[in-house]
Amino acid sequence: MFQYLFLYVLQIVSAQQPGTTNTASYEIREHSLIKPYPAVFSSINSYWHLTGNTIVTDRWIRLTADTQSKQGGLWNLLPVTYPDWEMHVQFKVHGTGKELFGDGLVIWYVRDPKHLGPVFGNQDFFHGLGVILDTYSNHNGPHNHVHPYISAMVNNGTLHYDHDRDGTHTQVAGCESQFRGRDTDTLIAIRYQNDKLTVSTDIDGKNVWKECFSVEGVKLPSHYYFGFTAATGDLTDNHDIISVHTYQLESTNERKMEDRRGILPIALTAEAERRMCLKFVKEEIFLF
Ligand SMILES: *[C@@H]1O[C@H](CO)[C@@H](O)[C@H](O)[C@H]1NC(C)=O
Ligand SMILES: [Ca+2]
Repeated sequence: MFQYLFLYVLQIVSAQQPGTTNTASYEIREHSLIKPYPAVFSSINSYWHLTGNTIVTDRWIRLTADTQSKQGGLWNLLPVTYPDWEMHVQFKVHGTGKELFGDGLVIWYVRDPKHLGPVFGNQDFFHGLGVILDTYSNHNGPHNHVHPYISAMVNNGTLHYDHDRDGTHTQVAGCESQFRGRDTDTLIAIRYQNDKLTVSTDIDGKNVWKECFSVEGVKLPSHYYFGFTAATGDLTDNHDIISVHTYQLESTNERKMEDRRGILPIALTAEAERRMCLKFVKEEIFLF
């Protein structure tokens, strides 16, 4: 029990960090998750919450098994009070499907945790950030990227995630990434600092981060919650979370002093892309 009394004891770590910034970072234990998990989930003070079909064993937290029509979530219940952070997630997406598998998993930073819903096991019209690891392409028309695909979506509660278009018209940025069915450990890093969002992967077992994308002008409030969800439909996969390490990053004095609770999530750079996609859709209709 005593470990939970030291929630706010910060531990200095030498984190493996993407990018070149050499800022100080502190691991936040209550936003991190390592084996053995049962100890975490059996405590009455537990700050982790499971939704849907999630199963915990001594080796992984399985958001969905490799069976149809499942959804599951793993949610942290302590709000993120610091403005700048970086999260490293070791995960594993695998199953018996050779050509057809799905649907994918999402790492969330949102206002409302613990909900089930149609966006890979979370509710639609969410407030906050979703980093979506989409393994199946629902798109029947001409496609500009292959799957699996990683993308970010920032939502102020008004945007709908459209599976039929794999979320392409609401995405801030994205990259292709062959993270599924690997023998090596697969990791993703999400860094949010000074309104810049950077997503990197380490999936080749070489202990090196490779940048997926980096975008400026992403505004996210403080006091949102971290979470992980996944879903299967007709297509299936195991979606496992192995470990989570979250680091508080150094913040400017201005950001430290600012009341960031009221900020409405927005990605300033997403607007141009959206217009481009609208144009693309119009052309498609025209050609049709
Ligand atoms: C919410 O986001 C949408 C889409 O980006 C935007 O059109 C709208 O103005 C935003 N709403 C507010 C209140 O900022
Ligand atoms: Ca999809």
